[in-house]
Amino acid sequence: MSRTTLLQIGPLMPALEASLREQHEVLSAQSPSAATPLADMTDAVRVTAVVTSAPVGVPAAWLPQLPALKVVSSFGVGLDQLPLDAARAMGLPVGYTPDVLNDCVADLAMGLLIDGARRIAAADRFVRRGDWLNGRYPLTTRVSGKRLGIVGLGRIGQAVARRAAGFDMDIAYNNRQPAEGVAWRHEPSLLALAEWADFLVLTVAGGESTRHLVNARVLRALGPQGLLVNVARGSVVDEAALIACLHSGELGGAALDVFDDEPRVPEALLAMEQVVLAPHMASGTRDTRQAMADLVLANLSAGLSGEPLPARAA
Ligand code: NAP
Ligand code: 8YV
Repeated sequence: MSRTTLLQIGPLMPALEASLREQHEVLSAQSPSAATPLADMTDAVRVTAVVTSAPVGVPAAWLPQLPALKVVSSFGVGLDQLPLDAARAMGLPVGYTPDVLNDCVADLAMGLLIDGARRIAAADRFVRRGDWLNGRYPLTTRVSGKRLGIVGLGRIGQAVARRAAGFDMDIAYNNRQPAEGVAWRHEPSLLALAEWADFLVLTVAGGESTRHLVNARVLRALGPQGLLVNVARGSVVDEAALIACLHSGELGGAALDVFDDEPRVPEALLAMEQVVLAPHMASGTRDTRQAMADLVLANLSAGLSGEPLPARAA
Protein backbone atom coordinates (compact mmCIF):
# COMPACT_ATOMS: atom_id res chain seq x y z
CA MET A 1 0.00 0.00 0.00
CA SER A 2 1.65 3.29 -1.03
CA ARG A 3 1.73 6.23 1.37
CA THR A 4 -1.32 8.41 1.12
CA THR A 5 -3.33 10.94 3.14
CA LEU A 6 -6.00 9.74 5.56
CA LEU A 7 -8.59 11.60 7.56
CA GLN A 8 -9.04 10.21 11.09
CA ILE A 9 -12.30 11.05 12.85
CA GLY A 10 -12.26 10.75 16.63
CA PRO A 11 -9.85 8.70 18.73
CA LEU A 12 -8.88 5.14 17.75
CA MET A 13 -6.98 2.55 19.74
CA PRO A 14 -3.35 3.70 20.11
CA ALA A 15 -1.83 0.70 18.28
CA LEU A 16 -4.14 1.30 15.30
CA GLU A 17 -3.33 5.02 15.27
CA ALA A 18 0.39 4.12 15.33
CA SER A 19 -0.03 1.72 12.35
CA LEU A 20 -1.92 4.34 10.39
CA ARG A 21 0.72 7.00 11.08
CA GLU A 22 3.55 4.60 10.21
CA GLN A 23 2.09 3.97 6.77
CA HIS A 24 0.33 7.23 5.92
CA GLU A 25 -0.02 10.92 6.51
CA VAL A 26 -2.92 11.22 8.98
CA LEU A 27 -4.99 14.39 9.29
CA SER A 28 -7.24 14.80 12.33
CA ALA A 29 -10.80 15.73 11.45
CA GLN A 30 -12.85 18.37 13.20
CA SER A 31 -15.74 17.25 15.40
CA PRO A 32 -18.46 15.52 13.31
CA SER A 33 -20.78 18.38 14.31
CA ALA A 34 -18.66 20.77 12.16
CA ALA A 35 -19.79 21.62 8.63
CA THR A 36 -16.40 20.76 7.09
CA PRO A 37 -13.99 17.89 7.78
CA LEU A 38 -11.02 20.24 8.27
CA ALA A 39 -10.93 23.80 9.61
CA ASP A 40 -8.55 24.69 6.75
CA MET A 41 -9.85 22.78 3.73
CA THR A 42 -6.64 23.21 1.67
CA ASP A 43 -5.56 19.61 2.41
CA ALA A 44 -9.00 18.05 1.74
CA VAL A 45 -8.19 17.35 -1.93
CA ARG A 46 -5.43 14.90 -0.87
CA VAL A 47 -7.60 12.76 1.43
CA THR A 48 -8.07 9.28 -0.09
CA ALA A 49 -9.52 7.49 2.95
CA VAL A 50 -11.53 8.18 6.09
CA VAL A 51 -10.87 6.08 9.19
CA THR A 52 -13.46 6.33 11.94
CA SER A 53 -15.22 4.21 14.57
CA ALA A 54 -18.81 2.96 14.89
CA PRO A 55 -19.94 5.35 17.64
CA VAL A 56 -18.40 8.40 15.87
CA GLY A 57 -19.07 7.64 12.19
CA VAL A 58 -18.78 10.26 9.46
CA PRO A 59 -21.29 12.97 8.44
CA ALA A 60 -22.81 12.41 4.98
CA ALA A 61 -22.18 16.08 4.18
CA TRP A 62 -18.40 15.56 4.45
CA LEU A 63 -18.16 12.94 1.69
CA PRO A 64 -18.59 15.28 -1.33
CA GLN A 65 -16.03 17.63 0.25
CA LEU A 66 -13.32 14.96 -0.16
CA PRO A 67 -12.98 14.60 -3.98
CA ALA A 68 -10.18 11.97 -3.90
CA LEU A 69 -11.94 9.70 -1.38
CA LYS A 70 -11.68 5.98 -2.20
CA VAL A 71 -12.81 4.26 1.01
CA VAL A 72 -14.27 4.71 4.49
CA SER A 73 -13.01 2.20 7.07
CA SER A 74 -14.87 2.03 10.38
CA PHE A 75 -13.73 0.40 13.64
CA GLY A 76 -16.81 -1.47 14.88
CA VAL A 77 -19.91 -3.19 13.55
CA GLY A 78 -22.63 -0.60 14.25
CA LEU A 79 -23.79 1.21 11.13
CA ASP A 80 -26.00 3.85 12.74
CA GLN A 81 -23.49 6.71 12.35
CA LEU A 82 -22.35 5.77 8.83
CA PRO A 83 -23.84 7.48 5.74
CA LEU A 84 -24.45 4.24 3.84
CA ASP A 85 -27.01 5.61 1.37
CA ALA A 86 -24.78 8.56 0.43
CA ALA A 87 -21.76 6.26 0.07
CA ARG A 88 -23.74 3.83 -2.13
CA ALA A 89 -24.89 6.71 -4.33
CA MET A 90 -21.24 7.73 -4.77
CA GLY A 91 -20.03 4.13 -5.32
CA LEU A 92 -17.81 4.60 -2.26
CA PRO A 93 -16.99 1.39 -0.32
CA VAL A 94 -17.51 1.48 3.45
CA GLY A 95 -15.72 -1.14 5.57
CA TYR A 96 -16.67 -2.29 9.09
CA THR A 97 -15.68 -5.06 11.52
CA PRO A 98 -18.45 -7.67 11.88
CA ASP A 99 -18.07 -11.14 13.44
CA VAL A 100 -14.65 -10.69 15.05
CA LEU A 101 -16.35 -9.06 18.05
CA ASN A 102 -19.35 -11.41 18.42
CA ASP A 103 -17.86 -13.54 21.19
CA CYS A 104 -16.65 -10.69 23.39
CA VAL A 105 -19.87 -8.69 23.06
CA ALA A 106 -21.92 -11.80 23.85
CA ASP A 107 -19.63 -12.63 26.79
CA LEU A 108 -20.21 -9.18 28.26
CA ALA A 109 -23.97 -9.44 27.67
CA MET A 110 -24.00 -12.67 29.70
CA GLY A 111 -21.78 -11.07 32.34
CA LEU A 112 -24.16 -8.13 32.65
CA LEU A 113 -27.15 -10.48 32.76
CA ILE A 114 -25.62 -12.55 35.56
CA ASP A 115 -24.55 -9.42 37.44
CA GLY A 116 -27.99 -7.87 37.03
CA ALA A 117 -29.70 -11.00 38.39
CA ARG A 118 -27.17 -12.11 41.02
CA ARG A 119 -26.04 -8.54 41.92
CA ILE A 120 -22.30 -9.28 41.85
CA ALA A 121 -21.17 -5.65 41.62
CA ALA A 122 -23.70 -4.55 44.26
CA ALA A 123 -22.58 -7.39 46.56
CA ASP A 124 -18.96 -6.34 46.00
CA ARG A 125 -19.90 -2.84 47.20
CA PHE A 126 -21.69 -4.42 50.19
CA VAL A 127 -18.54 -6.32 51.23
CA ARG A 128 -16.26 -3.31 50.68
CA ARG A 129 -18.54 -1.08 52.79
CA GLY A 130 -18.21 -3.57 55.66
CA ASP A 131 -21.97 -4.21 55.61
CA TRP A 132 -21.43 -8.00 55.76
CA LEU A 133 -20.38 -7.54 59.41
CA ASN A 134 -23.96 -6.44 60.13
CA GLY A 135 -25.85 -9.18 58.28
CA ARG A 136 -26.20 -11.30 55.15
CA TYR A 137 -26.66 -10.00 51.63
CA PRO A 138 -30.30 -10.14 50.42
CA LEU A 139 -31.32 -13.06 48.21
CA THR A 140 -31.01 -12.57 44.45
CA THR A 141 -32.55 -14.02 41.27
CA ARG A 142 -31.73 -17.39 39.68
CA VAL A 143 -30.26 -17.26 36.16
CA SER A 144 -30.18 -20.88 34.94
CA GLY A 145 -33.35 -22.23 33.39
CA LYS A 146 -35.03 -18.83 33.03
CA ARG A 147 -36.77 -17.31 30.00
CA LEU A 148 -34.50 -15.19 27.80
CA GLY A 149 -35.88 -12.81 25.17
CA ILE A 150 -33.36 -11.55 22.61
CA VAL A 151 -34.20 -8.42 20.62
CA GLY A 152 -32.18 -8.60 17.39
CA LEU A 153 -31.04 -12.17 16.77
CA GLY A 154 -28.21 -11.28 14.39
CA ARG A 155 -24.55 -12.23 14.65
CA ILE A 156 -24.19 -11.08 18.28
CA GLY A 157 -27.70 -12.08 19.33
CA GLN A 158 -27.04 -15.65 18.15
CA ALA A 159 -23.78 -15.74 20.11
CA VAL A 160 -25.79 -14.68 23.20
CA ALA A 161 -28.38 -17.40 22.53
CA ARG A 162 -25.69 -20.09 22.23
CA ARG A 163 -24.27 -19.05 25.60
CA ALA A 164 -27.72 -18.91 27.22
CA ALA A 165 -28.42 -22.45 25.95
CA GLY A 166 -25.52 -23.53 28.17
CA PHE A 167 -27.48 -22.08 31.11
CA ASP A 168 -30.51 -24.22 30.14
CA MET A 169 -32.51 -21.09 29.35
CA ASP A 170 -35.72 -21.07 27.36
CA ILE A 171 -34.89 -18.76 24.43
CA ALA A 172 -37.10 -16.71 22.12
CA TYR A 173 -36.32 -13.67 19.98
CA ASN A 174 -37.84 -10.72 18.16
CA ASN A 175 -36.61 -9.75 14.68
CA ARG A 176 -38.53 -8.19 11.82
CA GLN A 177 -38.07 -11.51 9.99
CA PRO A 178 -37.43 -14.97 11.46
CA ALA A 179 -33.67 -15.64 11.42
CA GLU A 180 -32.61 -18.35 8.99
CA GLY A 181 -31.14 -21.63 10.19
CA VAL A 182 -31.91 -21.29 13.90
CA ALA A 183 -34.23 -23.36 16.05
CA TRP A 184 -35.02 -20.68 18.63
CA ARG A 185 -38.60 -19.41 18.69
CA HIS A 186 -39.35 -16.25 16.70
CA GLU A 187 -41.80 -13.97 18.52
CA PRO A 188 -43.11 -11.32 16.08
CA SER A 189 -44.44 -9.12 18.90
CA LEU A 190 -41.84 -7.37 21.03
CA LEU A 191 -44.50 -6.70 23.67
CA ALA A 192 -45.39 -10.40 23.85
CA LEU A 193 -41.68 -11.30 24.08
CA ALA A 194 -41.20 -8.86 26.98
CA GLU A 195 -44.29 -10.20 28.78
CA TRP A 196 -42.99 -13.77 28.46
CA ALA A 197 -39.31 -13.13 29.29
CA ASP A 198 -37.53 -12.96 32.64
CA PHE A 199 -34.54 -11.30 30.96
CA LEU A 200 -34.61 -9.16 27.81
CA VAL A 201 -31.25 -8.73 26.03
CA LEU A 202 -30.93 -6.06 23.33
CA THR A 203 -28.58 -6.89 20.45
CA VAL A 204 -30.58 -5.13 17.76
CA ALA A 205 -29.10 -2.61 15.30
CA GLY A 206 -29.24 1.06 16.32
CA GLY A 207 -30.44 3.97 14.19
CA GLU A 208 -33.75 5.67 13.46
CA SER A 209 -35.70 2.45 12.70
CA THR A 210 -35.08 1.10 16.22
CA ARG A 211 -35.16 4.41 18.14
CA HIS A 212 -37.06 3.88 21.42
CA LEU A 213 -38.14 0.41 20.28
CA VAL A 214 -38.01 -0.44 23.98
CA ASN A 215 -40.51 2.02 25.42
CA ALA A 216 -42.52 2.25 28.65
CA ARG A 217 -45.02 -0.42 27.51
CA VAL A 218 -42.25 -2.92 26.76
CA LEU A 219 -40.52 -2.17 30.08
CA ARG A 220 -43.77 -2.58 32.05
CA ALA A 221 -44.41 -5.85 30.19
CA LEU A 222 -40.99 -7.11 31.28
CA GLY A 223 -42.20 -6.28 34.76
CA PRO A 224 -41.17 -5.85 38.39
CA GLN A 225 -39.11 -9.07 38.40
CA GLY A 226 -37.72 -8.49 34.89
CA LEU A 227 -34.20 -7.45 33.88
CA LEU A 228 -33.23 -5.43 30.80
CA VAL A 229 -29.72 -5.92 29.37
CA ASN A 230 -28.59 -3.47 26.69
CA VAL A 231 -25.41 -4.04 24.66
CA ALA A 232 -26.92 -2.59 21.46
CA ARG A 233 -27.27 1.21 21.43
CA GLY A 234 -28.62 3.70 23.97
CA SER A 235 -31.02 5.00 21.31
CA VAL A 236 -32.93 1.67 21.29
CA VAL A 237 -34.30 2.36 24.79
CA ASP A 238 -36.45 5.29 25.91
CA GLU A 239 -34.06 6.21 28.73
CA ALA A 240 -36.52 8.52 30.51
CA ALA A 241 -39.10 5.71 30.55
CA LEU A 242 -36.44 3.28 31.76
CA ILE A 243 -35.56 5.54 34.68
CA ALA A 244 -39.24 6.06 35.54
CA CYS A 245 -40.02 2.31 35.45
CA LEU A 246 -36.96 1.45 37.58
CA HIS A 247 -37.91 4.21 40.01
CA SER A 248 -41.50 3.03 40.39
CA GLY A 249 -40.51 -0.65 40.59
CA GLU A 250 -42.46 -1.47 37.42
CA LEU A 251 -39.16 -2.85 36.07
CA GLY A 252 -36.93 -4.97 38.31
CA GLY A 253 -33.48 -4.01 37.07
CA ALA A 254 -31.22 -3.07 34.19
CA ALA A 255 -27.67 -3.85 33.09
CA LEU A 256 -26.44 -1.34 30.56
CA ASP A 257 -23.32 -1.00 28.41
CA VAL A 258 -24.70 1.79 26.20
CA PHE A 259 -26.49 5.09 26.86
CA ASP A 260 -28.27 7.88 25.02
CA ASP A 261 -25.62 10.56 25.57
CA GLU A 262 -22.39 8.62 26.15
CA PRO A 263 -20.18 9.06 28.10
CA ARG A 264 -22.68 11.02 30.19
CA VAL A 265 -24.84 8.65 32.26
CA PRO A 266 -27.99 10.06 33.93
CA GLU A 267 -27.54 10.78 37.65
CA ALA A 268 -30.73 8.82 38.36
CA LEU A 269 -29.13 5.60 37.03
CA LEU A 270 -25.91 6.19 38.98
CA ALA A 271 -27.93 6.21 42.19
CA MET A 272 -29.80 2.92 41.61
CA GLU A 273 -28.54 -0.30 43.24
CA GLN A 274 -30.67 -2.43 40.89
CA VAL A 275 -28.73 -1.10 37.88
CA VAL A 276 -25.38 -2.37 36.55
CA LEU A 277 -23.42 0.17 34.53
CA ALA A 278 -20.62 -0.45 32.02
CA PRO A 279 -18.78 2.13 29.86
CA HIS A 280 -19.55 0.83 26.31
CA MET A 281 -16.91 -1.85 26.71
CA ALA A 282 -18.56 -4.96 25.23
CA SER A 283 -15.99 -5.40 22.45
CA GLY A 284 -13.20 -4.03 24.63
CA THR A 285 -10.75 -6.88 25.10
CA ARG A 286 -7.17 -6.64 23.80
CA ASP A 287 -7.79 -9.74 21.65
CA THR A 288 -10.96 -8.51 19.97
CA ARG A 289 -9.87 -4.89 19.58
CA GLN A 290 -6.69 -6.13 17.83
CA ALA A 291 -8.80 -8.28 15.48
CA MET A 292 -11.01 -5.24 14.80
CA ALA A 293 -7.94 -3.07 14.12
CA ASP A 294 -6.57 -5.71 11.72
CA LEU A 295 -9.87 -5.68 9.82
CA VAL A 296 -9.90 -1.85 9.69
CA LEU A 297 -6.43 -1.97 8.11
CA ALA A 298 -7.43 -4.77 5.71
CA ASN A 299 -10.54 -2.86 4.58
CA LEU A 300 -8.48 0.31 4.20
CA SER A 301 -5.78 -1.39 2.17
CA ALA A 302 -8.31 -3.09 -0.13
CA GLY A 303 -10.24 0.14 -0.66
CA LEU A 304 -7.10 2.11 -1.49
CA SER A 305 -6.04 -0.57 -4.01
CA GLY A 306 -9.50 -0.70 -5.60
CA GLU A 307 -10.00 -4.32 -4.48
CA PRO A 308 -13.11 -5.84 -2.80
CA LEU A 309 -13.23 -5.06 0.92
CA PRO A 310 -12.99 -8.09 3.27
CA ALA A 311 -16.00 -6.70 5.20
CA ARG A 312 -18.08 -4.20 3.28
CA ALA A 313 -21.16 -2.50 4.76
CA ALA A 314 -21.96 -0.46 1.66
P1 NAP B 1 -26.57 -7.87 12.86
O1 NAP B 1 -25.98 -9.22 12.65
O2 NAP B 1 -26.85 -7.01 11.69
O3 NAP B 1 -27.90 -8.04 13.74
C1 NAP B 1 -28.80 -7.01 13.92
C2 NAP B 1 -30.13 -7.61 14.27
O4 NAP B 1 -31.06 -6.54 14.48
C3 NAP B 1 -30.72 -8.49 13.19
O5 NAP B 1 -31.18 -9.65 13.82
C4 NAP B 1 -31.89 -7.71 12.61
O6 NAP B 1 -32.90 -8.62 12.23
C5 NAP B 1 -32.28 -6.85 13.78
N1 NAP B 1 -32.87 -5.58 13.35
C6 NAP B 1 -32.35 -4.67 12.57
N2 NAP B 1 -33.19 -3.62 12.42
C7 NAP B 1 -34.25 -3.92 13.14
C8 NAP B 1 -35.46 -3.26 13.38
N3 NAP B 1 -35.72 -2.06 12.82
N4 NAP B 1 -36.37 -3.82 14.20
C9 NAP B 1 -36.11 -5.03 14.76
N5 NAP B 1 -34.95 -5.71 14.56
C10 NAP B 1 -34.06 -5.16 13.74
O7 NAP B 1 -25.63 -7.00 13.82
P2 NAP B 1 -24.63 -7.50 14.96
O8 NAP B 1 -23.28 -7.64 14.41
O9 NAP B 1 -25.25 -8.64 15.70
O10 NAP B 1 -24.62 -6.18 15.89
C11 NAP B 1 -25.80 -5.74 16.51
C12 NAP B 1 -25.61 -4.38 17.13
O11 NAP B 1 -24.85 -4.50 18.34
C13 NAP B 1 -24.79 -3.37 16.31
O12 NAP B 1 -25.59 -2.75 15.32
C14 NAP B 1 -24.28 -2.41 17.36
O13 NAP B 1 -25.12 -1.31 17.49
C15 NAP B 1 -24.29 -3.23 18.65
N6 NAP B 1 -22.92 -3.43 19.17
C16 NAP B 1 -22.60 -2.93 20.39
C17 NAP B 1 -21.33 -3.14 20.90
C18 NAP B 1 -20.95 -2.63 22.25
O14 NAP B 1 -19.77 -2.39 22.47
N7 NAP B 1 -21.89 -2.49 23.18
C19 NAP B 1 -20.38 -3.83 20.16
C20 NAP B 1 -20.75 -4.33 18.93
C21 NAP B 1 -22.03 -4.12 18.45
P3 NAP B 1 -34.03 -8.18 11.17
O15 NAP B 1 -33.33 -7.45 10.08
O16 NAP B 1 -34.69 -9.45 10.74
O17 NAP B 1 -34.96 -7.32 11.93
C1 8YV C 1 -17.19 0.20 19.26
C2 8YV C 1 -19.38 -0.79 18.89
O1 8YV C 1 -16.78 0.14 17.95
O2 8YV C 1 -18.87 -2.26 17.12
C3 8YV C 1 -19.66 -1.42 17.58
O3 8YV C 1 -20.69 -1.09 17.00
O4 8YV C 1 -20.18 -0.11 19.43
C4 8YV C 1 -18.06 -1.00 19.57
O5 8YV C 1 -17.44 -2.19 19.22
C5 8YV C 1 -16.01 0.27 20.11
O6 8YV C 1 -16.46 0.62 21.38
C6 8YV C 1 -14.98 1.30 19.65
O7 8YV C 1 -15.48 2.58 19.67
